[in-house]
Amino acid sequence: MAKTATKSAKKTAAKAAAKPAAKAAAKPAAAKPAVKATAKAAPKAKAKPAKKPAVKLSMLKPSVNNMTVRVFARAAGLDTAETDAWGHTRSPEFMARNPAHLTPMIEDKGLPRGVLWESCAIMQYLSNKHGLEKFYPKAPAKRAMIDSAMFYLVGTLYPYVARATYPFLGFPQYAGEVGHSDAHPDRKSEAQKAAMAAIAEPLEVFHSFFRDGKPFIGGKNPSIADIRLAATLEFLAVIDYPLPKWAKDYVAAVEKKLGKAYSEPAGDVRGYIAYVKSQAKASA
Ligand SMILES: N[C@@H](CCC(=O)N[C@@H](CS)C(=O)NCC(=O)O)C(=O)O
Repeated sequence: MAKTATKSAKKTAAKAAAKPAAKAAAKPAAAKPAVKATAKAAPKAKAKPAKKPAVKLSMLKPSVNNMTVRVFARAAGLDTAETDAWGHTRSPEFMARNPAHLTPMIEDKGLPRGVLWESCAIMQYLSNKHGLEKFYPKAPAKRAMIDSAMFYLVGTLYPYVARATYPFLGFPQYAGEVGHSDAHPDRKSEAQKAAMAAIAEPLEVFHSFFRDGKPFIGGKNPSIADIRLAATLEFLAVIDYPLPKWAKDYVAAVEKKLGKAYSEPAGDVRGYIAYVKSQAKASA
């Protein structure tokens, strides 16, 4: 059954990408009689939007790691059943399925262990599964650039972003970070500032190397690497990071292209940042 769904999903990927799955699914009972009425009508009726199985997603609304997959799932027209995992990621039930206690996490019967975490791996898997080449090209060289951009983001840019923003977001820092230790607040502040200063270099690499004059890393359309980058940059608002003009325009362009698929999950992150900032102002 999963295979059939995948095949027809491929055929209708372009259509489905333009529409939220819920809408697509709600539509055509009317297409049914046409299937039997004429032989000519048969192919059309076959092409009715396949109902892709809902993606079960455990997520945290204020997180850009989670925003990434939430945006992607919407933009790709995947039907997502989201569960808010706030406060539950370290529960015995969650840890039994996902010992890394990390979100985003999807559940899918086809996966050897039933679950998958890491935002980029989730987008790669769902793109492969549903043939979403628009977001994740198949050609090895093109795909390699998307992979390189995502690994560079998760391995290099994101740790700087986390170190610079988590203290202000009220998120716990990762073990081993000065911000996670008992160090003097001055040391923590120095680490935060050093991380903030370090962001500029990898950021520029995304612009000059990965985009290389194109609107997006993916070319004319945002790829999964673009979704990952734009979402990451959202966090920088909490420290009023002076984004270069290209980066502001870039995030706006990703949002414009993806529309509600982007702005809805971004709204959760932006709302959280606005809340955190208002709290900081009130206590200043
Ligand atoms: N590299 C991972 C990072 C995931 C991550 O750090 N998730 C955090 C939220 S931002 C989380 O779920 N933390 C909950 C916990 O550790 O209990 C990704 O891109 O998915």
